[in-house]
Amino acid sequence: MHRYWQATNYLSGAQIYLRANALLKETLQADHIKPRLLGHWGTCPGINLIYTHLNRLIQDTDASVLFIAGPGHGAPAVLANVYLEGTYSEIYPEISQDEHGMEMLFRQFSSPGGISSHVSASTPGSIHEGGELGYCLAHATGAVFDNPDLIAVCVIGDGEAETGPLEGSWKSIRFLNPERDGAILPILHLNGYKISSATVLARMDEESVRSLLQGYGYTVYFVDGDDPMTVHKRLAEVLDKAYDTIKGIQHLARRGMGYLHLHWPLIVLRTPKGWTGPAEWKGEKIEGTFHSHQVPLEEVRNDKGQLKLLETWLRSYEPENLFDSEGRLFGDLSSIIPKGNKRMGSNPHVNPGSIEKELILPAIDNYAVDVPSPGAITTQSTKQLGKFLRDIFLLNESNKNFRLFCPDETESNRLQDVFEATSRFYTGKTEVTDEHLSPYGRVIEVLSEHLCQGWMEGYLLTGRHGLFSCYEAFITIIDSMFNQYAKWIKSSKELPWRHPLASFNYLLTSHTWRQDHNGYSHQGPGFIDTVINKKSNVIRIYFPPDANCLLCVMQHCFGTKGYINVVVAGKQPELQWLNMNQARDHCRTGVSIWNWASNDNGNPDIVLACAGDIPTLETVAAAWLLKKHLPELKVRVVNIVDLMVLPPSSQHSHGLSDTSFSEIFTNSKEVIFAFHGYVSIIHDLVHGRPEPERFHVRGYMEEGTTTTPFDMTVLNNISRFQLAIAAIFRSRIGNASHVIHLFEQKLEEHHHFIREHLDDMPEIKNWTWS
Ligand SMILES: Cc1ncc(C[n+]2csc(CCOP(=O)(O)OP(=O)(O)O)c2C)c(N)n1
Ligand SMILES: [Mg+2]
Repeated sequence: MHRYWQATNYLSGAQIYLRANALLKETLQADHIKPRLLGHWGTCPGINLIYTHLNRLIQDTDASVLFIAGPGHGAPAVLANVYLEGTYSEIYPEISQDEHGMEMLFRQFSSPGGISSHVSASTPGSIHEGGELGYCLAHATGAVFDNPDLIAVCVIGDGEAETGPLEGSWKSIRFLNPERDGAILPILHLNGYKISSATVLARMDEESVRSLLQGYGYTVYFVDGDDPMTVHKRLAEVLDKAYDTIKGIQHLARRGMGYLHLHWPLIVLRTPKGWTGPAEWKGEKIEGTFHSHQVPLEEVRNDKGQLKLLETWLRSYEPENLFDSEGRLFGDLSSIIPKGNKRMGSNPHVNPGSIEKELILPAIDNYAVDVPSPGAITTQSTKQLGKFLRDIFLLNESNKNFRLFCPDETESNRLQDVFEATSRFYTGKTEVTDEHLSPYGRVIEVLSEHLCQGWMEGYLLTGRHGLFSCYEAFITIIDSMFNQYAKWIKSSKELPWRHPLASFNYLLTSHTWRQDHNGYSHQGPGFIDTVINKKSNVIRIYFPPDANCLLCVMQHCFGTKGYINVVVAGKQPELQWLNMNQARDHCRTGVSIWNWASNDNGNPDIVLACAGDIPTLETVAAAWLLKKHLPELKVRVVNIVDLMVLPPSSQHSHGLSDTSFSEIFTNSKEVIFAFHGYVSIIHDLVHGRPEPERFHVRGYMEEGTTTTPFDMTVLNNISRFQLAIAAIFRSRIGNASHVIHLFEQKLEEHHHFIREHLDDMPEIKNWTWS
């Protein structure tokens, strides 16, 4: 095992430096060195050590192990291991297991046309890039949900352990049921440093670290040292203990003997950063210090002394005793490697195409709201969705492949009907006053958007399905995680061997426009701005205006693969516009003219467009006001469900053809566009359409507070009166000043009324379409 570790260390160091002379058959020359030295050495020996020991554990126990490297900058180590175990060459035959392939492995690392410096989608066996630190334990946990035989071993850097999401992730074990879930085995790697500063945990004494982690519910095993043989022996013992503890917990639980207050194993590995690398250069210590973090000797091409030291370092692993003259690992070393799918690079839970079970969806007609005429009856859209979700849980119960992740808002978001089919997952102590808590629940409520996001990513990346339901304003907490996930999906799509995953579905509700109990802090549609910048073959954004449309959209999203679908919908009682058949047609095209709300006879003076449930309400009401007070103005109402119909089709596959766009928005008529989010999004999207300057967008202008629902629209200039005034103004229709005056008076009346009565005017509150 020590020699195998040496082989992985050799391959890691060589990936950073060499472009030729892979086996060091010749004396090392400057020419053999890459012109740009990029990568991170310091974390590699630790990752290699753990991977080597896990190979042994797998061989001894036949365990199914998923390997997650939190310090994803240690890619040379992960690559060295998947190369040695053969999975790399199976996927990339040109990187063969011989001298030539080894040279290619080194050349491609951090090189143009090659692969990136971090673990990435291109790395076999990986579901985790680790470029942005903090999410490894969350991914590990999501992966083992409903995978009872899987152990996700998660290496956590001591720097990474300082991040908010990782600090929050320790509680992940509280969300595992050993009866039905697999296990996580965190290995906290205290190599003492992050980039150039000391780490908090590495400088704490052992007892403090133990107490901290014990408090979270772990049994802590320490492995400490810089003498390889001592560390090997201790790590092997500790891994056996950890494995036995996990199996013991699962054994008890699976025989119905309980699992409350368990202590899951956790390993703290304290070894030097850059271990086995160059000890020092010109009196400055490298091994065991932060100087080993990236490239320990940067001047090897120009400095003969450094070149010599590099050669001494690489030769210290004795490559001639690891690989034969053709670059093949010696047979006795190969025996360390587990067989077939037991190799961590081939774990079938990664890239799960063949083991993935499709989500079974009920027919949405079962939940359709009866809408005899538009805008007459009121329903809570998300309440209907809750019934649909309830039945998804029921239909997929035996497949155990669907979960709802939510920061404790399932009830608040009106999805509580799901509790007829399942519960909130909870294994702790319960009180008689608790509701819907169970160790078998599939609704995962943790008040951490980071964990909801990270767990669901891990769940989907291992071939399952889910929904993340969140308050709209607080989803921006995970903007950055969304970014990383979208990058992963984009990169995966470029790899023919990666099977498509179920789409990541967001339901954003309790949105900006209807914050009854809450105010400005809860008003923020900015997540859409983050999402819209991602690759068009990854993202989709929907604004269903009513319950039937929400059902259509969600059914569609659950059936798609490889996307990130963002659905924004209200939870408050709101007018319903379309029956199920109309909703289907509307959602299929993503946009349509609502003829019943229009009076343009095919030739409008003005187009009123809207996206989002509240903008839709105000737009339809504006059309109603105009029809009543200014019937000679020909108004067309257009509703947009699928935001991505707006850009030209060259920019997004959902983009309307030029002809369809003109049929709906005309080529030249002014468009008053009421939008759920920030206005610049719409301006960006219609760029490239005929006369884009005719689109006058109203949206959230960062005016928010705890006020009446209608006042929110007034504050942001998007109310029916303001839209109607804008329509009159932009259509340049004459003889309408009395109507403008009337609408201005209404706004004035509203202003005084809500201050006196603390509620909206009855004519607003009780308004229906007629
Ligand atoms: C969220 C985030 N912040 C900052 C960085 C920049 N960064 C890259 S590596 C690193 C240090 C990581 O230290 P540690 O987790 O201890 O890993 P080690 O290399 O020591 O194993 C930092 C700060 C990052 N990648 N991600
Ligand atoms: Mg560190």
